[in-house]
Amino acid sequence: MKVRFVTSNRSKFEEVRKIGDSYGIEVGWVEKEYMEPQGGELEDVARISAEILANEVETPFFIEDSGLFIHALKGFPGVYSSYVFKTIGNEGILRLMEGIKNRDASFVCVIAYHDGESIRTFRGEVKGKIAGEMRGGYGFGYDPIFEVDGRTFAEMGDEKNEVSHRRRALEKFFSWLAKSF
Ligand code: ITT
Repeated sequence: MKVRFVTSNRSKFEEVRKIGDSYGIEVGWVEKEYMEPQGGELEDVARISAEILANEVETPFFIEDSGLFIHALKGFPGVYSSYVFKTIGNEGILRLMEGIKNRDASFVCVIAYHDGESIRTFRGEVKGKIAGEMRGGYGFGYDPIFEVDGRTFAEMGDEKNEVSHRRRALEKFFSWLAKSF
């Protein structure tokens, strides 16, 4: 089975492709940047983005929207994760977290699948902590500062794909997809 994934982010695509392989699903890359509405919940952002994209991309396809939610910062950067990463980056987040004892955070991934008629969303979440410093050379984005069981995603390499928010959302999506064809 083959399904198209629209994203501008090659690292995301590579992760999704590898996870797809383990489900016998071939993921094709539509490399494209698209407008995301700001604010609301990740689900709303993914749903509205998919709705708009359906005017430009052949259906069926899916997109995914991820966000890092830091508890001590009341969920920041959340739906603003992309903008915050481009502006203050990991250094900026570490600075905001200086002196803060509660390092709890979650990474959330929402997939929106458009079949040409309707949109279905799938959510995956992993709980972790914001590290005290950047560690590890793999991955992308916030991977060097997000740790699960003492190791950052950037230290895990492919093992990230066993436990990540993306894995958990894809698990739901791919098993639903396999059943519906
Ligand atoms: P597309 O929207 O084109 O898919 P993007 O990189 O803009 O690509 P998001 O809006 O979903 O993707 O990502 C929000 C931010 O969170 C962005 O800065 C990513 O680098 C970062 N991010 C997403 N998933 C991540 C992960 O698994 N590990 C680390 N950072 C991640």
